[in-house]
Amino acid sequence: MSSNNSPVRLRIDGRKAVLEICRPEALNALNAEVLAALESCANELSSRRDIGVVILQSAGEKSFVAGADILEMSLLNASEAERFSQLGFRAFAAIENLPQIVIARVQGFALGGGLELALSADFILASSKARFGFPEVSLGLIPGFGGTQRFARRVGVARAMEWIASGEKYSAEQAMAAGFVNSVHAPEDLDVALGRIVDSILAKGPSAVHHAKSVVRRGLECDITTGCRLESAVFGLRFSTAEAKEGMAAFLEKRPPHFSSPE
Ligand code: CO8
Repeated sequence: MSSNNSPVRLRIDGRKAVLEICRPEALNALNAEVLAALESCANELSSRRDIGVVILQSAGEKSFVAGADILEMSLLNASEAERFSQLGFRAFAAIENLPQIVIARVQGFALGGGLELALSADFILASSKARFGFPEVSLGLIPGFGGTQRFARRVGVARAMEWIASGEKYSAEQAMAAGFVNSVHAPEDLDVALGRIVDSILAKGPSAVHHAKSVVRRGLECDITTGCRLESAVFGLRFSTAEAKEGMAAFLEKRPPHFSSPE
């Protein structure tokens, strides 16, 4: 568990974990300390099979994450900047590869590295006040935490080019239309919507959810035939689990399933 003075806090509440960036005075900008703490928390979560969902969020109303820390970056030379980028890449990959479903709760600005961080979650729920964009070109930079790759894969090349090359900010509705925000909610309704989806995921077969995530993620890294073979293999494996036996028996007996702890 993270310490009280860490800029990233990890709270566990039953089968839910909340990973929260706490630097509201700098709009939660990502400096090296935040990135290292994110990586360490993600590594801690990676072995927690008892946890089903991780919420990625940040402190304050105004900003999810306003990008990499520009003051800290302004002091870097080329090789230090490459190392900084790799630190971000490792932290975001650790989040992306978590066995749990990771949901980004975006309530305000998600810019540059902040948008890249949100894209490392499995999906994004946004407040209607959220603003998204890649302002790096305004600073004479390019996205450096995987954004050129993850964003183009998520929304397609044409839209990614427009967003990355213009450096403009876009509304939550535009982000949903672009296909990388799942739903947009009035600020006061965001947590209710989040709670609803978290409860829905946690009510399902825990190891089925882990397996489903793993197959979706791993399948994206290979061709479709290999991905479908992987799906078949894991589908078969499910039939040796008590969870699948219970889920199917419950359906046939017209009763709710009773899933036990993850297998
Ligand atoms: N870095 C450091 N500090 C920041 C950042 C940031 N990205 N964003 C905001 N802050 C600070 C401000 O400096 C200010 O601090 P202070 O109160 O001490 O002056 C405080 O947060 C509040 O910000 P503003 O006063 O600017 O608030 P506004 O409401 O006027 O504006 C904005 C909000 C529009 C979000 C504005 O702050 C802004 O444009 N921020 C920068 C956004 C940006 O350009 N982000 C992209 C950064 S580059 C990046 O993310 C690259 C990632 C890949 C890096 C790879 C490694 C090499």
